[in-house]
Amino acid sequence: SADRLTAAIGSAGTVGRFGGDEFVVVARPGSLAPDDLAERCLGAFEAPVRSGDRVWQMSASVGVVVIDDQASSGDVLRDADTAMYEAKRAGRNTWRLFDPAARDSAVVRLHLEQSLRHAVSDGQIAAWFQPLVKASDWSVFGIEALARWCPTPGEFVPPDRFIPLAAELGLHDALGCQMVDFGMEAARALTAAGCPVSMVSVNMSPVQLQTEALFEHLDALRRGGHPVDQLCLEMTEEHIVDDNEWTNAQLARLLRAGVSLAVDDFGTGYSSLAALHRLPVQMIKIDRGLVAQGHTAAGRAVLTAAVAVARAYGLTVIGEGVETVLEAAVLRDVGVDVLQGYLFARPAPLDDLVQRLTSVDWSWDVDRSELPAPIGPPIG
Ligand code: G
Ligand code: MN
Repeated sequence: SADRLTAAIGSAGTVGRFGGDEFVVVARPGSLAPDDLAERCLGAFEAPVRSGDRVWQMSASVGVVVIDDQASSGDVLRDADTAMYEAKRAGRNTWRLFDPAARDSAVVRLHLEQSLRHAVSDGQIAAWFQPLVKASDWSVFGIEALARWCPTPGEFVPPDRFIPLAAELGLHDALGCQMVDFGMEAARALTAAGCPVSMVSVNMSPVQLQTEALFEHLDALRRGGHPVDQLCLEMTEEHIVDDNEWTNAQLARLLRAGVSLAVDDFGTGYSSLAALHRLPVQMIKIDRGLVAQGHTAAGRAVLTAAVAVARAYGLTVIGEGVETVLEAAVLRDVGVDVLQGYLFARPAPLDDLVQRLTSVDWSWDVDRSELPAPIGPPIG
């Protein structure tokens, strides 16, 4: 590869090997424009490689940095690396020019990536738990485990920031299995404390369907006598509505492993009511956005329709992000089965959850007399 690069660059610069499959090309000032240089580098890998009777096609990703007089070699290599990863992300066989304006965010990101790798491998991502209650009487129904990451005391990285990053970095298998373990641990703790729950929800990334890690983990748990059947794996609707045969087959395997499945954040994507019947799930979780509209006639009609369709297919309906007594009442009235939200409890560490759910005089910090009488019968 070095020979090919050297031939492609000619007298315009010098080629050095930097790592296993990484090369550095230093161009002479004024010799080639950055785009010309990058295209020549990519072109060097176009011709297939023959080895015996086998033919290999190579591809490359190129990061280009334009250097000024003050640049230190360490900075330049780091910036080239950043641009190269941008190129990789954009798809193979392409190049990217390093953008100095993006340097700071790239450094922040690199730092975040490194600490996330460590956090997952060292088990520093914690699970917090939020209870789910029955809509009829607010008695405890289940819990949801939520990943929480505090890299240093007082520092909090929101899950919508690090979960996608974990998937991108290939950490989702490890993280997903850890969260399942946390969920099982919480179920055990609650049972031991005299407050058993019917369901333990854990969020799942669709990329976890692509490997065997989760399947093997669930099998091992079941063989170890853990109540895998209490587990509910939640997935956002965007990932399962496309009726992909392979996805459906993998979901069916999960069901055979004994867990139940839920559509998370229903109402944020396509919210296809028509698709509900063919999703291999037992539950839908109605997103906070729809819940918050429940006080309007239109919002209530949407909720009613969703419940009616879900009911027709035998699905349990959960309302998420319930923050007010009025929302809780509307959801109950339209026939939602289970509620979850700040009204009842914010996510909290396991000890706090156990304490809260088992304390003799527990209350949800709300006056239940505030709960309005049903606002007319459910529509339909
Ligand atoms: O994607 P999923 O629905 O699993 O996300 C749950 C997230 O919603 C958690 O991060 C949790 O902290 C947050 N959450 C839980 N209850 C409420 C609520 O009542 N209001 C709002 N705004 N967020 C909530
Ligand atoms: Mn969820």
